[in-house]
Amino acid sequence: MPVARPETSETRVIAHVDMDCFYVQVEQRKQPELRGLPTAVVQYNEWQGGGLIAVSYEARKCGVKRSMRGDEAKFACPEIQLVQVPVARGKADLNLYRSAGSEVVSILAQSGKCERASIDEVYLDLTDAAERMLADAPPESLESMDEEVLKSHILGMSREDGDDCKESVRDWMCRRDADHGDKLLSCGIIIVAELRKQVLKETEFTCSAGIAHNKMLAKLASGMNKPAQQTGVPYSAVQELLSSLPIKKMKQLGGKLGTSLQNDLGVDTVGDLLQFSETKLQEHYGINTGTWLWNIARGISGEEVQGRLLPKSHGSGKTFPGPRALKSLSTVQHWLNQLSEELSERLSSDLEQNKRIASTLTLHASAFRSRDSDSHKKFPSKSCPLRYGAIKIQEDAFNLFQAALREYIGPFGINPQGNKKETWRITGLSVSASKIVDIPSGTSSITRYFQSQSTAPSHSADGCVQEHVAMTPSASEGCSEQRSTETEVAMPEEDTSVTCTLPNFENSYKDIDLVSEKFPCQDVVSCPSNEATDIPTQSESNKGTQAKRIGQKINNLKEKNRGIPSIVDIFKNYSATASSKQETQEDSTVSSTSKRVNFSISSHNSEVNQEVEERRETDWGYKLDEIDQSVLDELPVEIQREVRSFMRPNKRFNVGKSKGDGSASSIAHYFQPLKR
Ligand code: TTP
Repeated sequence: MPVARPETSETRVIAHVDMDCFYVQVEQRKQPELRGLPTAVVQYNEWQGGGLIAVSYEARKCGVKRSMRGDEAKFACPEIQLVQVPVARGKADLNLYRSAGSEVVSILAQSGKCERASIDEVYLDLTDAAERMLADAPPESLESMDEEVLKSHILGMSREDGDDCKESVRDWMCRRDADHGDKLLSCGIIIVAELRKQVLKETEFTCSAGIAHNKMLAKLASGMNKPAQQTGVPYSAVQELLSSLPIKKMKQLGGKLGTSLQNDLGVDTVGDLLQFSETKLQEHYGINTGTWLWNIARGISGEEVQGRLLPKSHGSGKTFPGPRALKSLSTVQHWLNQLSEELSERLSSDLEQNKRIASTLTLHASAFRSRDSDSHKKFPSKSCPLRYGAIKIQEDAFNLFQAALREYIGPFGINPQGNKKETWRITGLSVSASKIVDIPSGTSSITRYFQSQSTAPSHSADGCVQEHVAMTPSASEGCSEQRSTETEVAMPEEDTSVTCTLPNFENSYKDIDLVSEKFPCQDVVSCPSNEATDIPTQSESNKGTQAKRIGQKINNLKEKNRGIPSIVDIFKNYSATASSKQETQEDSTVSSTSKRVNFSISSHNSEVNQEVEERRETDWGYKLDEIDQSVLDELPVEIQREVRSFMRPNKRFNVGKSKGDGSASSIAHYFQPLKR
């Protein structure tokens, strides 16, 4: 069945740029004597020579694979050079690689809309640049073409070896009768070749690229010819490309959905999907997934390149393979402390450098239970509002872990002393911070505030919510990248997986930094979370039970006050208006939400506080009967006091009267610079 060209309004030119054996290149730049030698980067774990996480192409030629450990690699290639990843806090420290990735991004971002998809991958939307080139200097008008362009692979183009091949590429690109899509693609190929040369010149790193009319095809193409090569995908080659592409290789089809397609519909390649009507696919997998499958079978994908140069989330994780599996709460806590500290550092520098703030903390772990038949049960992921400061993150992460463990092992399985009764083992732990939004300018004070919080004693973590990992096909559509954004990755096999589950710690045996978008499909719902602290849960809250706990006084206040949101809610509000950041900074008639955030952070005087009061009345619509204890406990102590005073009408504070002198407790004061 022929594949129709998508009837989209606009033909786009998208590139996917992927660094070649990235960590190896970074290490080789640091130690130039390693260049050209078979080299691999090994994780911080000396067991059997450490697990390989990056392998140079010279080593690959000798049969070395990423799945090997150092000892095996030496056996396969005795001259291999093994370089250990930098280490901090007893785990891999990826900062070197992160900043190397940023160097590349800053070069590529000059060419058009740029999306940093992972530590070493970038999508570029080159449509405008290609259109400009086509108008000003189309390929056929060029006197000569760069070697790098002529070395390109163009799918569907018959090619011969050597110079003839370059001639074929030139001819293909200079066809006067080519359609608009192919002409734009040719311009994209020229632009990307130039960018890759620039990256090499400025960073000494080689990269490979795919150039196509959408992200999906560009990504597929970038891995086809590596290292240091590029591949173009004209519309006319799409059908052939997909007809032989194993279904599991397609992004988001590596997991359960792909398996179901294989087992239930007998689909082995993406092309096999063409035999099913859209209705049929919808019958099997629901409307959205059905349509999505129908589209990808035809190479259609509307996913846009997001203009995003910064990671969507931060994570820090570590695996504990084999005998290293953790078996007591105290060792789990020790490692959570290390991971939380690292996470906190990265959050602080993100805040400092990029003025961004995260609002959700998530704990993931992988575990097994040695003594029962249910040993494959997944360790639940848990999340809660994120509180800044290493100590708070440590506390919250540990509380999340305990809540998850209770659920994992059942109420009678836990032995807090971690003695021999224990049957659980933890093979991987990670903490991640997500829902990152920009905060407006003028935030140096808040930075200082958070820094000071990091050393302050903190209270227990509350309000943890269960991560229901959505495994339904339709949920999978929300997964943009399994492995992306600023992370070391644990799942080579799962790169294209649809699953939104825990990283495959056991398989990879690597120190990892969790992949931020590995969990985009999580449907966070509330659940009983922390029995130990006897905190009312959000679900109780929804049912109104928490109202009893907070007491009748709240109801009395409902009429009078609208309540105060937690910092998390403030930033959640802000996130909805993040796009109006510019407005917030430049225009005094900005939307009220963004304005009030900016305002609250930087204002000090009474006039300002008055406005806070006014806005509180009109904008900060927080329902008091929805406040539960856990939300209160999440606030800094002074704000807790303030909120609680709302519950005691006679002692109610008056924001309007606060002069912002540091003595009055108010939400505005909370955002003011810390008085030392
Ligand atoms: P990849 O882009 O998957 O691989 P690569 O750059 O090493 O090699 P290729 O040329 O085939 O693209 O991963 C980028 C870096 O991420 C890699 O250099 C090391 C790190 N990584 C891990 O730490 N663990 C993993 O499981 C994978 C897949 C990558």
